Amino acid sequence: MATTTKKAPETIATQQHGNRIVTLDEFIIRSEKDFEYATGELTGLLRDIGVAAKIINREVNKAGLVNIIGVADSGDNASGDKQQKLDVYANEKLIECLQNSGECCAIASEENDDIIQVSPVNSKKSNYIVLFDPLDGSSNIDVNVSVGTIFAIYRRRSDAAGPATKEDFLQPGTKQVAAGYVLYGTSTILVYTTGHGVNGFTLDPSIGEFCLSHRNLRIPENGQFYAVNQGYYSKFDLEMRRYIDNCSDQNYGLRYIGSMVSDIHRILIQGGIFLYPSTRKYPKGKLRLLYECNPLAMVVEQAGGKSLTTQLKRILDMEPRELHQRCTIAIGSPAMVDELKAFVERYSALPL
Ligand code: AHM
Ligand code: MG
Repeated sequence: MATTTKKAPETIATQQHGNRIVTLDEFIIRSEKDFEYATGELTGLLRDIGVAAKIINREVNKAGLVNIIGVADSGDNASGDKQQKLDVYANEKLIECLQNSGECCAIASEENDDIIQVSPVNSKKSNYIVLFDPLDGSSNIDVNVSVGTIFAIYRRRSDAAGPATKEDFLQPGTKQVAAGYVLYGTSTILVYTTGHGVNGFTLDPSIGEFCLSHRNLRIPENGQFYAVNQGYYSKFDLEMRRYIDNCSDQNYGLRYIGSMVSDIHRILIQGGIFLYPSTRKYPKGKLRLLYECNPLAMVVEQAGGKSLTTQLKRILDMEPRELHQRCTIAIGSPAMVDELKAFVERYSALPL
């Protein structure tokens, strides 16, 4: 008797378009039916982020040409770091784009101590909140090395009748409805997920559009590269030192750009592991849970990878307590994260 196999649902990510260009806008609109609450708000939000990314890209690309490189007058940001002028610019543009459309009700950024309320546009109340790091790795700007924007989108928890609250932002990463990054590299690429796989769009500067270039991205199961600031080796815990020794014994190549978006993007394409464990300076890790680790963990998991704290908790299950909370991270190819886990279990002095 002939058996019928059930066909997987066809989405725009899996449809073949021959050589036809699929722009980010077209892709977002045609994917709307995949969203649980398809009111068009999330579609609008992703488009706003795409527009802000193009504006930031324009400034990043001419950073050496105009007097925009260097430390801003505004002083330190919420985490006590020096703000770069381009950090401030990218932050302003993202906030502006999101405020103008009113597709979200509140924003949190690495560059702002507190959340920013967004006034309704045309009396329309939004159910979404957005978190971002407007320009991650910004210490690289002055030396022409790649930087990135990271974003996460959640549905608010509080009643839409009132202002958004900090609790709306303190949700675990599993509640993200969309997350992604923009890498301003040799070319500019926007990579995002809405929980239905990961797709990448490269900016074609000749037409000013992000075009689908990396359909349904899958991270390699294993890799040959590890990314960690090995300069802190002596400040790492024993289990981390043993794992790094093992990477060296196995002849894995060390690749560390010092710009998390760039390091993770390479790992997504070529395989590998990125580590930012506890150090003496940052006992809880350096990177921020809500707008750095969670969105990148969602992207990597959606591409088939894994992401844990170096205390072996799944990043996306962490319960946040503060907006600018830091977190340790081990993220990348599933086989390499599993290998790291085995080292931590074997050598850790801490009760797991
Ligand atoms: P930033 O948000 O202040 O730019 O810091 C985050 C960056 C990451 O992109 C990168 O992985 C890390 O800091 C590098 O830190 P270190 O110089 O300690 O290795
Ligand atoms: Mg950052």
